[in-house]
Parts: sequence; C-alpha cells; structure tokens
Amino acid sequence: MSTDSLPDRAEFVVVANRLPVDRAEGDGEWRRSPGGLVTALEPVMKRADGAWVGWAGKPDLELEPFDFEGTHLVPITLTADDVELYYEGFSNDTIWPLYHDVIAAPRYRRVWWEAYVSVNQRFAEAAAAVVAEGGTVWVQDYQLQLVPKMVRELRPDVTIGYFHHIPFPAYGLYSQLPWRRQVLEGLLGADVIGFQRVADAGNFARAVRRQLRYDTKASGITVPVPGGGTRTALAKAFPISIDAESYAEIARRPEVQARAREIREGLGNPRKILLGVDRLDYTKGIRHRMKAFGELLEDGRLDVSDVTLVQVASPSRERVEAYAQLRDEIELTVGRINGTFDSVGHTAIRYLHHGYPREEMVALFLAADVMLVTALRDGMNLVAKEYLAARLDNRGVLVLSEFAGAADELGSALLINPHDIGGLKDTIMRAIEMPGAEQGRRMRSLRRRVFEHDVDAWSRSFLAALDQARTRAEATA
Ligand code: GDG
Repeated sequence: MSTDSLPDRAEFVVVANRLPVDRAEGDGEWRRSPGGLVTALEPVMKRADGAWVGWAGKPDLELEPFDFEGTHLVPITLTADDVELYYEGFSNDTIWPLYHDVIAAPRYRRVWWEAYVSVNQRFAEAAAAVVAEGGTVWVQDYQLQLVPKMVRELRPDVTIGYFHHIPFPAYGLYSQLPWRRQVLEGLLGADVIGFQRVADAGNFARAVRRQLRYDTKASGITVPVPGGGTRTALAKAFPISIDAESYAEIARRPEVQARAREIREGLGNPRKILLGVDRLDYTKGIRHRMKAFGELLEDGRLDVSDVTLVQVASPSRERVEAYAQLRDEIELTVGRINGTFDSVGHTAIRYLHHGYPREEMVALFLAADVMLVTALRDGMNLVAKEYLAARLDNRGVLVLSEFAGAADELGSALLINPHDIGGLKDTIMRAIEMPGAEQGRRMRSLRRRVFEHDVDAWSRSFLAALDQARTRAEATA
C-alpha cells in the first residue's frame, strides 16, 4: 500500500472504542473525558505526534477528523444498529460476561458476531489509513480484539500493541465462544499482547496452545506468517495503574478536605463510614457487599447510629437487560435494608445512582474509614488504587477481593473472597476495629506500591516492550 498520498500521518496511533473526548450537553464543545487511559496516554500522545481512532459515543454521528489539544482525533461512525449489535450485544452481552467467568450468562448470537467483525474492520481501516510508515498502533480492549490482525494485513510495516483491560478466562470457559479461533487469531496479530495479571496471560497462552496448536515458551508465542516463516508475539502481564499524584493533589486541597468533613456531618457523624464506588455492574459484587453489611446489622454486630455504608453506583450500560435487572435487585435490597434498620436520624446505606466529579470522589475517599472492593471478577480495579492515593493521612482500610487484578499487587490490603459471606462479615468487622498503628503500617506499604507503579510506569513499560518487538522484527526482516 502506498503511504505517500495520504495526509495527516501519525507515528503513534491509539485505537479504542471511545475517543478521549465528550461533547458537552450545553455548548456542544469537546471536552477531554475524565478516564484513566486518557490521562495515561496524554504525555505519550503529545511527545509522539499521536492520533486516536475511536467512536464519539453517539450513534449515527458523522464527523470529520479534527485536532484536539495536540492529538489528531479520527471519529468512527457507528449506526444505531452497530451500537446495538457490536457494542451492547457482542461486546457487553457476549464477551463481557464470558470473560468475567460467566457471572451472568453470555449470549452467543451470530448477527452480533457479524456486526463485531465489520465494526472491527472499520476501526482497523481507519487506523491503517492514519498511521505513518513504520509507525506504532496501540489497540485497547475487548471491543476490538480482531483489530490487531486486520491492521497487520493492511499495514505489515507497523508495530502493533494490544492491551486487554478485563480478565482473560480459563480455557474451560473461553472454549464456549463459537468464534474462539478467530478471536485468538485476531489478538495474535499484535506484536505485544498485554494483560492485567500473570494468570490472564497464562489463560491466553493455554487457549492458543489448545485451539491453534502454536508453540509458547515463557511469554513468547510462535505465530506462523502467511507465505511462510514465523514471528514471535509476546503475551505478558502489564498491570495498569492510576495517576496517583493527581489524586494526592486533589486530596491536599482545603476545599476537598472541608467537603469530606461535610459529608461525614451529613451522615450524622457516624463512628465509621464504609464506602463502595463502582459502575453499576454485576461483576463488582455490590449485592454480596450489601448482604454482608445487612447481616451484620441484623446480627447486632453493627448499629446504624455507629456505621453507615455509602454506595456510589454510577449508571452503566442501562440498555443491556442484565444491567437493568441488576439495578432493580440492588434497589430492592437497599430499600429492604434501610426500611428495616434506618432510624429517623441515621441511615444504613446511602445509595447514590449518580456519576460525580473527581473532586467529590476524592472527598468521599477522604471521608471513608473503610473502602469495600468486593468484585467477583475484575481486570484490575482502579478505584482501589484511587482510594489509596487519596489517603494522605496513612489511615483507612482497604478490603479487597482476591478476584480483582489489584490483589496481585496490594497484598497488604485485607483480602477477601466475596462469595464467602461469613468471611466477608468478619473482615468488615476487622477493618472497622483495626487499630490506627496497623492501619498506618498497611496503608504506607500500599501507597508506596501505587506511587511507585503509577500509570506512567505502566505505559512506559508497555511501550518499551513494543520497542523491543520492533527491534526484533527489524533484525529478522
Ligand atoms: C475496566 C476494567 C480495569 C466510576 N464512577 C465514577 C468515576 N468512576 C471511575 C473510577 C475509576 C473508573 O471510573 C473505573 O475503573 P475500574 O477499574 O474501577 O473499573 P471499570 O470501569 O470496570 O474498568 C477494570 C479498568 O478497565 C482499567 O484497565 O481496572 O478491571 O473492568 O477511575 O474512579 N469517576 C468519576 N465519577 C463517577 O461517578 N469521576
């Protein structure tokens, strides 16, 4: 393919389902989205003459490429049908539940798959058209698993990375997928395939061995090249993180600290505040957390005048049936627990079905004595790390599910199995009663990890692996 005739070539191209911008409701201006990935890649994009290929978030919106704060944005149009079949269907009702260990039943529909293939092709073509000769394409996440192979077919000269933000399931579950070979081949189009946990990379390598019969050695997978020969794809863990310093900076602001005090007062100054912050998603174990808390009230081990659970459940994927059902169940549970245990002056669960600005999130982190992360399965869980980054006083306790990727790094948290309600109850009590000195010891070690391994370190290590892959490929070319 000739690369001379096309304008606006970029050395470094990110391909993600969403563009890193949102259009404001009122003035229609583009604003940077608050997400962690956007923050993570900002310096890289600026340094490297970057472009970003993605969807603007609204169906049937046809937009020309435009520049935004130093990044060239290439919008992909998705029709209302594409959104329903590729995004809500295959991505969020097939892959999401399957990859989270079938917590909800995945639905396998051939029309969804067909839409997934054709939308992936559209993203790949846009990326192939914008990347410079010998440049780099970095594909993000499960909505775009076929893009690496498609880009390689169109542009064999570029180096391709892929990062998988969610878990990769054990082979026994993965093998349910009717299109299991095509997805593996799609991912293997990348030179480097990044996962959150060592176990995810291991599950992927096993699926490749079982389904495709390719050899794997350490992190390397030997992939045949069309027309003869082989190349090596690297499949390895690169645990993602947060911009820890930016959370600490917000936590230092006097107005945020004042807001944290106000939150406590608004709850009637309970002795202890427990906090959960999640997208309203069935993977996050919100019901398990509420069951454990409700039973502690019922047993008389906790009292509403003493302890309140604040649960932020930000609205998510509301058009997918399983999410609408989950919301109903959670709201029924909150209503029952509050109806039974509230007093006029105190509430058991303060349930908030809203999204909040980051400053308000940090004020909540500062107000919370115990952070509850009880995910049944979670790629990483950034909220856990954000709580730690905000705790300037080295106090507070993180209760963390072993089934969240963060557990691999955060061994000084109180680790729990959310399915074991008895164990979860005891651990919540232990967190509530934990002496200040022990909180300090644990918190200092947890914070050290989050600040040393922040999102900048994550993107640097991934990109260094990609650079090595490029050098290897050049040496063997
Ligand atoms: C996927 C994987 C992996 C949430 N509500 C509000 C809000 N948030 C922010 C949090 C955090 C982010 O959204 C959520 O990240 P998580 O990691 O907790 O979970 P997922 O959304 O499921 O993310 C996950 C992640 O990708 C990254 O690879 O860790 O495992 O599932 O940053 O703070 N932020 C604001 N208001 C809200 O109401 N401002």
